[in-house]
Amino acid sequence: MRSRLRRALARLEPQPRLVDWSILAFVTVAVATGVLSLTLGHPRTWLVFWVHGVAGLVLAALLGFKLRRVRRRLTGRWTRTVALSAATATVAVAALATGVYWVLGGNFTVFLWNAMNVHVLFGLLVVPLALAHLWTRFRPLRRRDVEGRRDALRYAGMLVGGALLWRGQDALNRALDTAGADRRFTGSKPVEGDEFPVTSWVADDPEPIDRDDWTLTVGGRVEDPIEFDYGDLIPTDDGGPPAIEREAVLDCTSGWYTVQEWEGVRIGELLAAAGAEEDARFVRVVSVTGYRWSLPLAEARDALLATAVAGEPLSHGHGAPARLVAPGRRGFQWVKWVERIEVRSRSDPAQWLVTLISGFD
Ligand SMILES: Nc1nc2c(c(=O)[nH]1)N[C@H]1C(S)=C(S)[C@@H](COP(=O)(O)O)O[C@H]1N2
Ligand SMILES: [Mo]
Repeated sequence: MRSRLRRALARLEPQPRLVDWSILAFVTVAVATGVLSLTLGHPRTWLVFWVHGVAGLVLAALLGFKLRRVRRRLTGRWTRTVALSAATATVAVAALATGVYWVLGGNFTVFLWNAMNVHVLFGLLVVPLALAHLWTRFRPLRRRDVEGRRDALRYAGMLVGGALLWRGQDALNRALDTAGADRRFTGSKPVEGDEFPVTSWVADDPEPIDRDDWTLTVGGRVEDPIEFDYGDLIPTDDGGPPAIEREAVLDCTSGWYTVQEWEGVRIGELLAAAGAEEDARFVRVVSVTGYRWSLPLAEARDALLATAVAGEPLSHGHGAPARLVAPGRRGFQWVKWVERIEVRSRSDPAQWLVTLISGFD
């Protein structure tokens, strides 16, 4: 029985060098989709997350083949190359294990990180290690490493198997009602209760802002730059902007989400008052801390500058007096403690860096 299984497995296994090169290909796909996925929050981008999951599962199979083949080297002489290979394997296995564990509803905290953060960390760490490993053990792929039709079937089998497992995982989570059952397509899990975490995943930590001293500037490529007071944003009986209530999902890249009822003004309302110029393309939302994010004009018009959530004025932690609510975007793009809205003709690539280092002096 065992030997029959072994023979079946052996038939599935491609030639060693093809295994190695396809590991490189699947690592590339997994890392690329993983990094990209951190920036995506709209349901129409589900495919990226799906490819990430399936790539991870196929990678697990390929790594299984490879580790079985090379395991004896670990008991041989430990050269530097062997140590590097072992480190690469360990980190890759850790990235896969934390990913699977998260998907099945597991979580843990080490220091400031949860399982999702650790998964991302290991995933990123794989890149330099795999490159170094490739450097020390480079073996070109030869004609005879590839068995045409047979390999096509093997890889098709692995991909189909991976896709089925990924589908099955969904069913399993729901059947067992694990903490993985209510994951969004992004992998984020719901936070329990009305309270949701205050998250500044950078060193952004301003002093509380006095609503009476606070002003909001709308400027840049506009005809009339305007300053608003807090009171100007709050609807009253005798006018003020139309009050907007909008249910939106705040989905943080550290793996949680919450559905809340947000209140505030449509940014389009503020822009209309200032009058966007002909070449206006983007709207940059800037925090008192310098943290910022830009949205294309049409999307920005429809986004919310929120002053309240769940029927209460924003707390300091959640970005009082006002914060951006950008439905379909990830949490890190929902700028808190907004003090400036700038209409621009160009996008803002530097925002990527700024969100990471904002708050560090
Ligand atoms: N100015 C500023 N805005 C910010 C952040 C920050 O660090 N600084 N963190 C972002 C991140 S990573 C998330 S997930 C959300 C979290 O919002 P919350 O603290 O209200 O839950 O705010 C975003 N807005
Ligand atoms: Mo976040």
